[in-house]
Amino acid sequence: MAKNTREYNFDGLVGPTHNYAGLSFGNVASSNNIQSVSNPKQAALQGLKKMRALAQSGFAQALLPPQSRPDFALLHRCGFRGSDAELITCAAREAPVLLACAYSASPMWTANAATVSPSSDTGDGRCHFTVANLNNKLHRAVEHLHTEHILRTIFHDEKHFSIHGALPDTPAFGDEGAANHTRLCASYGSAGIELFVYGRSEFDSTVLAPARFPARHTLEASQAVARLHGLSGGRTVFFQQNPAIIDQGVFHNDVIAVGNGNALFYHQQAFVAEAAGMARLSSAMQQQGISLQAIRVDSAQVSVDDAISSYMFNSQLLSKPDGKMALVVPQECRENTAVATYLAGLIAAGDIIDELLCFELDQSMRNGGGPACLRLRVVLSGAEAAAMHQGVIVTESLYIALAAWIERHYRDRLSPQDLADPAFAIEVQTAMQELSRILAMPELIKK
Ligand code: SUG
Repeated sequence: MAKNTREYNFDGLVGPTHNYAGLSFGNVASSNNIQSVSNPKQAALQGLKKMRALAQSGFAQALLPPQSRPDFALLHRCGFRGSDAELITCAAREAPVLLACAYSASPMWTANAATVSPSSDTGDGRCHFTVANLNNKLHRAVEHLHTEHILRTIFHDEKHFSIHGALPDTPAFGDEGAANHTRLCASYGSAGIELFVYGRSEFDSTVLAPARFPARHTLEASQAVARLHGLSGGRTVFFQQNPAIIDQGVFHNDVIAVGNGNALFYHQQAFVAEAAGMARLSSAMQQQGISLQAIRVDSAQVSVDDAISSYMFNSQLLSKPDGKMALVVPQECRENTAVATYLAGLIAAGDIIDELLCFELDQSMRNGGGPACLRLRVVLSGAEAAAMHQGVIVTESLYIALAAWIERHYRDRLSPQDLADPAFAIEVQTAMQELSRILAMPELIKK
């Protein structure tokens, strides 16, 4: 068993271009807030405060930086030519949606950056990452090359880490990363069971798919990731997401379920063939000596609609030193009576989860991103943690530097029309240059 193993949460630092462009069909919050005015400064500070609070409580906390925006390469690939200012002006006039895609701050939702298997699960004893292609949405499909670059920079030591580039960029391999993956284990340093959740299958026509909204993630993608990571068959379990709830707005599994340690907290309607699936999961876990603690919420307690609007399952379930877990939820969970009542009962019983940590994240929430979306979990042994780039670990001094940087560079009001102003691009690039110095990552600036 690897020594001093801990789960690091790599939160996405919200970039200065955070805006509401309504780019994610099937994500109800994104569609509902289309064209509204965002507050990037508040968004970034809200996310940073969550990171700081969790670091102060003793959880291992790091961050992934925002990506350079606008993505001029996307505009080039779509046929725009000229200087940076000309690219922006032409795109704003002829194809404002493409400009919004080029400006999206969506890399902030790092649960979609990659799928991660810790070294205790993989064939070669290294920690494996497969970068997600996010090919269902244009604004997200442009993320993966830069994400790969950032992961290779942070996890550069090939003795410990193996980074796989994105799967083939075609609908058969729709991959949304860790948002559809959960690892269950007895302790972080021991071998676990990896649960992959997919929305549809490309090659098996008997697998039902949603009718209204897209299923972004395929079975074939999950299987490919398991192969790339060298996960043994006995240690992987595949569940299908219930297509009916995708059609209600559950665009990623982490909107309806979250796992940690040996616990799986989920809604009764989350999966197809729930009982059979849970039996498979439980038996796979038992073979590793892990007993599943299922916390099943039924529809009479909390409806799927309430779960979606409050994001109660888009929570972080964090192990505490005393063996109990804390649940990190967005403020919206306090405002929904059914959810607040359920959570109060859960905490009062205190069997597995005995603490609720609540954060104001409404800027991200309005684009469909709660606490779980904002973080990528990476389980690291002591040696692996020491081998990664240290500049991204959230310490009090990094918090202070970043808060001051946000105050200096971020706007507190950004409308879709503001993206048309070439001066904004220069403002953003200046901020990114300074960030690369703060994080000691010169590679952040995309040439
Ligand atoms: O992919 N929203 C993101 C939210 C991602 C949430 N992540 C997890 N559930 N893990 C998405 O739909 C909205 C952007 C806009 O509309 O401007 C957006 O991309």
